[in-house]
Amino acid sequence: MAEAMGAAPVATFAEWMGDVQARVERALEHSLPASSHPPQRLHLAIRYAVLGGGKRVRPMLTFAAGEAADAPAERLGAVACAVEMIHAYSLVHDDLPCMDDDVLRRGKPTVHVEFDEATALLVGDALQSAAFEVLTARPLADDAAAHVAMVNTLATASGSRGMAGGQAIDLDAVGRSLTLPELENMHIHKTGALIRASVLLGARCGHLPPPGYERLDRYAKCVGLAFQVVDDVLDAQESTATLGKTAGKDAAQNKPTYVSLLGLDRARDLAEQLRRDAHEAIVGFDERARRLHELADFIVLRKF
Ligand code: GRG
Repeated sequence: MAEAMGAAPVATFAEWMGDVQARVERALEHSLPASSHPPQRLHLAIRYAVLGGGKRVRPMLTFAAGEAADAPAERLGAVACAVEMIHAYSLVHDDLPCMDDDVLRRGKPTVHVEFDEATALLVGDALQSAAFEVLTARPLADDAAAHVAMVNTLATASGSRGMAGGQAIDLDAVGRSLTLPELENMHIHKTGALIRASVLLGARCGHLPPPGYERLDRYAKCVGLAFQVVDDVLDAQESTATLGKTAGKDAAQNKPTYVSLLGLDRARDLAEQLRRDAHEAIVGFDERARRLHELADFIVLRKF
């Protein structure tokens, strides 16, 4: 993408990513109750679950979509915190013994191991509420109806017709074989719904001409699915040390994945196809979609 003569040099993707991650870390740090605030142990566990770890892919998608829609950074910061809080809650609950039963997350002991199961349950509950607190603490759209619609988008994406529903399908699928469309349906809900909301809410903080939202929606669906295909490939390929979470769990638990259904090579090909589809969806956007384009690359080419 050409840079205008005389214009300030455009940040590299790595610089942009570092900037968004630092911004989001500060905003999360500021939004979450201090660990000195009672009940101290719960607040300590919440901060343990959220701060100082994770790639912050969903917040980056929010900022990238927001930049494509000329959205103010303060609005994007609030949305980014909200989606990351929902994501962090889902990881804490997913790691519980009654779900995926894992002991390592983001390179450190999972919340129920470091604290206890009841605390981990409350961390997830409180984070879900905190997400809606931050999403409703200040106006994020030009009118109240548009803001209410944004709250509705996050609630739907997180609930039984979105992420929580996908988790239910996932739990039900352990030890069973799924067809490719069934697997896709599971991931559209479990992983894709929140990724899609992260993109759409970022765009809703600003303005796009009418076909823009539909194209972004298509982009979001492609990167959401690509994210999961790559997650399956990495689980099969990379080490626990690289991933910061237990590797090889899908096969050990006999879970249907893109790798178990397609094999490694075809799963990688599918991720590549989805990357091309994501790029294709935002053809026609101008330079402002640069970060969306780069994020699709990051999601597919990442090694962790
Ligand atoms: C418990 C309601 C409920 C839902 C859980 C998303 C989810 C549903 C569970 C997470 C389990 C999992 C490993 C899913 C695969 C894709 C995924 C969400 C990976 C983790 O996301 P990353 O890689 O994690 O963005 P970081 O740590 O970088 O934020």
